[in-house]
Amino acid sequence: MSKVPVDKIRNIVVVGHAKSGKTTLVDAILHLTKVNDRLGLVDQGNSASDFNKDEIARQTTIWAKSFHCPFNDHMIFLTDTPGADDFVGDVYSTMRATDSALFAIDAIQGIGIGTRRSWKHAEEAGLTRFITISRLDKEHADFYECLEKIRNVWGQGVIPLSLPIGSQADIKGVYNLLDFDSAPPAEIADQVTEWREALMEAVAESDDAMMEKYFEEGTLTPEEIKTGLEASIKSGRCTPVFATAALQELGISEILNDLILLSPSPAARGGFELVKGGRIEPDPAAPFTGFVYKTVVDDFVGQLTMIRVLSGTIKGDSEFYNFTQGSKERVGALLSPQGKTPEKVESAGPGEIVAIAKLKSTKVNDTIGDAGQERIVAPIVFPNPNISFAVYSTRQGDEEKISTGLSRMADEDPTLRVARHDETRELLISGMGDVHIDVMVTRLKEKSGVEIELRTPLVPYKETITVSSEGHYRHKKQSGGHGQFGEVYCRLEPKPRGEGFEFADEIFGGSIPRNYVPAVEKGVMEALEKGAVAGYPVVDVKVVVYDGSYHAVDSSEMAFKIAGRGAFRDAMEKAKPGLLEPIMTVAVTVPDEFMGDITGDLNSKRGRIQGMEPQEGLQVIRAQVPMAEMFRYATELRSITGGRGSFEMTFSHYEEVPGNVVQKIAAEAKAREEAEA
Ligand SMILES: Nc1nc2c(ncn2[C@@H]2O[C@H](COP(=O)(O)OP(=O)(O)OP(=O)(O)O)[C@@H](O)[C@H]2O)c(=O)[nH]1
Ligand SMILES: [Mg+2]
Repeated sequence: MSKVPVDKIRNIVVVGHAKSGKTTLVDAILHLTKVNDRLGLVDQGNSASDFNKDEIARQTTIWAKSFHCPFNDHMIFLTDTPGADDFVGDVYSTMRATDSALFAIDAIQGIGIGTRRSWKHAEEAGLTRFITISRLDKEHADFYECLEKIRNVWGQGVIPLSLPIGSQADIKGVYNLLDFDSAPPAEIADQVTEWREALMEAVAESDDAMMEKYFEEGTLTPEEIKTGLEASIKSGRCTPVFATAALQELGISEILNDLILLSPSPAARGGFELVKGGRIEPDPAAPFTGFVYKTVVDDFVGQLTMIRVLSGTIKGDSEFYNFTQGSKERVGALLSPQGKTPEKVESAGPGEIVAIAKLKSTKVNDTIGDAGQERIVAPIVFPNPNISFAVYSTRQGDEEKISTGLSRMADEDPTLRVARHDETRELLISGMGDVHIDVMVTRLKEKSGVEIELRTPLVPYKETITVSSEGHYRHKKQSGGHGQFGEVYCRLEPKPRGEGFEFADEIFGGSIPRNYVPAVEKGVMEALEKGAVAGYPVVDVKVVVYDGSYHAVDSSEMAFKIAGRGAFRDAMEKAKPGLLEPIMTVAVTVPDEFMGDITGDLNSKRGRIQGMEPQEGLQVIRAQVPMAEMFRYATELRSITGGRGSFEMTFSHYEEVPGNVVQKIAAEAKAREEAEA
C-alpha cells in the first residue's frame, strides 16, 4: 500500500439499527474497490466482514471490522459495525477512530432505535453524518416515504444526494444529484428538479451571500452547491441521504464519489483535545501519537490492538511509550486492517487505523506515542451493562479457569464486566444483553473446555430495624479451670437510609472495662453480617452499649465478643426488623405504541412510574423498580417491543421490601442455606 497523503484519506464507520444492510453495503464497497474480487454475501456465509464462526452462524455482525479501500487516488478506511444493542460497545469504540458515520436505514423498517442511539453518539463524538436508505430493491421499499420519515425526525436539513431510478424489483440504478454533467433519466426528471431545488435552498441557508444570490437568480452553480454543501454538512445543518440497493450493487460508486467529495479528511476534521488542555493536530511530521480504541480477538488474526493515529507517523519494528500506563512497548509488524487478512505496512499517518499484534500491557483507552511530552486524550465512555448473570461451574476444578478466562475477556471488551459480588460472593458477568453474554460464555467454553451454568444472580438484600429496642446477653461458662464471663446491655436505634452502622459507648462507672469495649464492638459487627430476618447484612442501625458487668478473673476479649454478639441479636429480634432491597432507576425508550405495555409491565414488577417525556419522536418512561425484577429486562423488553425499545438502568437506593414479599425471600434464603449445608 503506497502512502496516501492525509487530505486523501477518509475514515468512515457504517452504523445503524440491526439488519439495516450495513454489512451488505460494506461487501458491495469492497467489491467495487476491488479489495474483494467477488461480492461477499451475508446470507451465504461468505461476507468479507461477517467472517467469524459465530457471525456466520447467526448471520449478523458481532464485532466491528475495518478495511482500507483504494478509490480514485484516495484511501477509504471503512468499518462495519454490529447493529444489535448487545454489541453496541464496538460502535462506541469505532466512533473514536473515525471521522464520518454513514447510517444505514432500511427503507422498510425506518430509523430504528439502534440508529437513534448511534446518531446521538456520533454527534457527541464529533463525526460528520451521512445516511443511506438501503435495501431499495425489496418489496414495499419506498425511498420517498422513508426519506419523509427521516426528515420528520431530523429535519429539513436531511437532503437526498442520489435518487433511485425505478423501484423495488425494477430498480435500475440511482441518479447522483451532484452529477451535473449527465442528464437525469426522463422517468425521474421531476423528482430531480424538485430535490435539486430543495438542495439549493438548504445550501443557501449556510451562507448569507449565497442566500442572496439564490433569491435573486433562483439558482446556484454546481461549484457553489458543492462548496456550500460541504460547509453545511460540516456544521451539521445538512445531512446527505443516498439511495442504495447494495445487494444489487446499485448506488455504491455514487456514495463513494460523494463521500470523497463531502466527508472530511482527517486534516479537515482537525485535531483532538488533550485531557490537560491543548490539541493534537493531524500533522504527519509531528511526533507520533495514537489512541487505542479496541482490541480484537478473532478466529483468524488472533489478538490485535487497534489504534487510530492522531498525529505523526508510526513505523513498524519500532517502540512507543504508553502515556496512560507509563510504560514502553515494542511494535513488531504494523498492520493495516483488511478484515481477516490485515496487510503489513511500513508506516501509518494521521487519520489512519492501524493494528499491532501481541502487545503486552497496552489496553483500550490508552494514548501512546513517541517519547517526549506526555499526551493523553480522554478515554471512551462505554455504556453501562444492563444484564447480569451469576456464573457457576458445574465441574469441580473449573472455577479458577472460568474466572481468569472471563476476566481476560472483560479486559478486551469494555462492555463486559466480570466481578465477584462483595456480599453475595457470586461471580457475576454483566453485559449488554443475553446474546452478548451467550456469545462470550460460549467462546470461553470452547476455548478452555470449562463447563458453565448461568443463573439469575442473588439479590444483595440487606436488613435493618424499624423501631428502637433493647437487648441483653450474659455469657457465662465454667468449664474446668478458667471460666468465661461477660455481660452486655445494648440499645438499637434506626438510622436514616444509607447512613450505615454506628457504634456508641455510653458505659458508666466502668461496668465494662475500657479495654473490652473493642471486643464488644467486634461481636456486634459479627452479628451485623447475618441479620434476623433472612441472614442478610444489617445496615442503618446505631448500637449503643450502655451497661454490662465483668469478672476480674474470668472476663476476656472472647467472652465480651460473644456477649456483644448475643446482646445485639436479642435487641434486633425486638426491633421489628425488616428487609431492604436495591431499587434501580430505569429509563425505557420506546415508540408511542408500546407505552401502555411498558408501563403495565413495570407496574407488575412493583415499579413506580415517575414520569414520561417525548424525545425525538419516541417516549422515555422513567421509573424506579426493584433490582430483583430487572435481571431479565433486556430480554423482556426486546420481546415486548420486537427490538424497538432500549433502556438504561443505574442503582438508586435501598428500600424496605413489602411484607408479603419478605416471607418469600426469607423462605428462599432458608432453603438455600439448607441446600448448602
Ligand atoms: N434485497 C436486499 N436485501 C438486502 C440488501 N442489503 C441487505 N440485504 C439483506 O438484509 C439482511 C441483513 O443484511 P446485513 O447486511 O447483514 O445487515 P446488517 O445491518 O449488517 O445486519 P447486522 O449486522 O445484523 O446489524 C441480509 O439477509 C441481507 O441479504 C439489499 O440491498 N437488498
Ligand atoms: Mg452486519
